[in-house]
Amino acid sequence: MKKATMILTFACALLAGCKQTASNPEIRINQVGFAPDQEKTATIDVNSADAKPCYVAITNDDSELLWHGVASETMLNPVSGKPRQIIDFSYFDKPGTYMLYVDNGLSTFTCPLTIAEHPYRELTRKALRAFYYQRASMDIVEPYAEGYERKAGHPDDHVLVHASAATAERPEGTVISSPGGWYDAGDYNKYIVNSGYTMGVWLMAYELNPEYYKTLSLNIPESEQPVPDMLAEAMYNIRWMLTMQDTDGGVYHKLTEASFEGFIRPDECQKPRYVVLKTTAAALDFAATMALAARVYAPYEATYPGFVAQATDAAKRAYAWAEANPEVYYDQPKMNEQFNPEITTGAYDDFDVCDEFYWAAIELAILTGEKAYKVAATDHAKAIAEANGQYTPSVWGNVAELGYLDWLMHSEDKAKIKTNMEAMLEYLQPFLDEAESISVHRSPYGNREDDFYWGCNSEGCCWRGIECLYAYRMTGDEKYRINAERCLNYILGQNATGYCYVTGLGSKPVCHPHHRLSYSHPKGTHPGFLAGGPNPMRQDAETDGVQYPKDVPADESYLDYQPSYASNEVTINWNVTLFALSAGLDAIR
Ligand code: G3I
Ligand code: 9MR
Repeated sequence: MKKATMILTFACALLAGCKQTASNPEIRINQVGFAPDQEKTATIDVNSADAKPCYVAITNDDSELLWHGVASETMLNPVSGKPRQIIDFSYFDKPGTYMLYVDNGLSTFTCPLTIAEHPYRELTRKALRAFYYQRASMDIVEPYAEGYERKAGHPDDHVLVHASAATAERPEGTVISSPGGWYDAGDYNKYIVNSGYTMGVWLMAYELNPEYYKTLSLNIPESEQPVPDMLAEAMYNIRWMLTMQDTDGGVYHKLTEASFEGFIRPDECQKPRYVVLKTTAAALDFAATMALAARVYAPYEATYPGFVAQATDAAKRAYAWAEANPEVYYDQPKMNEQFNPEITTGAYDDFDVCDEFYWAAIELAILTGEKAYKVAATDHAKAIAEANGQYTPSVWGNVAELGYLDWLMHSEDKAKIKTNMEAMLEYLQPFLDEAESISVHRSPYGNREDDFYWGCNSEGCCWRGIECLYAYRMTGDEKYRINAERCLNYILGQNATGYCYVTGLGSKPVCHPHHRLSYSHPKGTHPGFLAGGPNPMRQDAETDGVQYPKDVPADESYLDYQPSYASNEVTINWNVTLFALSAGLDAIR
């Protein structure tokens, strides 16, 4: 069909009130919105590898034709081999709500399109408020609950010391109080390793844009305090973490029921809860968190009297315990051979703690300026470089990059920063090059089979966007901002499944997350949670009716199905990267 005829067809379709169109999952687009000056692209599946470029149009609510163009040549998704085209409508920059039309020569497809001055403000607020919903040990009440009221669960004021954690001072069965904190994820347990990583990303995100967060109201019970709401929310978890330190400075690996709870309300849960095994990783993630918190909360001593001294002392004692116990790993099967009751909840096991030693030493060095921590950080950095030989992105089990980025942002030796930052920029470059090749979804994420695994939406995508934000802050090079936006575009809909992977947002949101709080609440799915994402390993296959379609490619191996914990759970360490990325982009504008 000639171009003129196609546009005429468009015009007819528009005039005829879009009779030929259908809302269509084949247009993969950021379903939340774009800033006016942002690169704006969408991906469309086409029906053959030699399909001619589709015609594209944008109309307002009155079907007035405001823009039209042509998609890219057809390319093949390197993961699935499926033919697709990229639509680039970056030059259309007028704030408003529109319809995007695509005509592939056989029929016309449509999807909603939003352009706004601050498109990620509400996403950031929802992603942060998700942590309020995760609070253990307190009623969630109006006006803060915003429709998701519930009674408190897990007071955790009668927690038993598990045999694995017994000491002379606290023998097995000792009762301790360890209230508060956030539930880790879809489950009701609380894990120090994952909590520590989450606090690291959280407090570093604050330090990257403190003025932005000071303006962000979250409508939480602490909103009237003279402290930024995002810091007040984090303090609820930090206070719980402090209760997990034993009298000898060691830190319990987790607070957990022996086996996962059913999908019931928190206030219905009755299983006994335990603190288990003190581990080196827990002590070091705790030490890093408390040292970082002592620095960040110092201006708010009036609201938290004594906290800085308490956190500093706790960090130093935990680090000293780790130095004295450098190889105590969380090996759940081995622990269960030795101790009762058997514990079968999440492990967050980590058998290499060099990166945790590095992160904790860096944070204590920045906080105290003490030479011993600087020397320790240097020694562990060398050990990491020798072991890995390449830049490794930060995840809950590998926190070296958190230390590296924090050191970059706080190093007095500015001349050294460029040299040391180059390692990160070098690491990022291949992802940026791939994105420029407009392959797949024009994103630095999702171009290879091994980009997809448990939690990849956070670890592979949001975190890469955060790395780009640091690179942008350090270099001012727009390519890093553009690629951070592309990572968020992927999360919000420009991906192989067409889902907006955040609950309560977009035209095709995640609706059935693996999340006990959502499943057991009369109002159902809570908003603002990031789902783990496609995971071809399918560790949950065959459990509770989890049936993945046969032969779907890695980037589509996702189920919006409550029992699918390996692709559709939600967690604090994933949500912190979601808001850090969306806030980091919102703060730029
Ligand atoms: O990082 C590698 C990647 O390089 C590789 O390509 C890929 C495929 O082999 O594997 C990736 O490792 C995966 C890792 O998650 C990524 O963090 C492992 O296969 C996968 O087994 C591991 O799963 C962890 C899962 O527990 C099972 O241990 C998740 O990280 C972790 O987030 C999840 O944590 C659970 C808690 O235990 C309990 N609470 C819920 C929480 C979320 O599901
Ligand atoms: O709900 C649990 C989720 O938080 C964990 O990430 C996941 C893997 O450890 O396990 C889930 O619990 C399931 C258990 O592993 C197997 N029986 C069904 C449980 C609920 O899905």
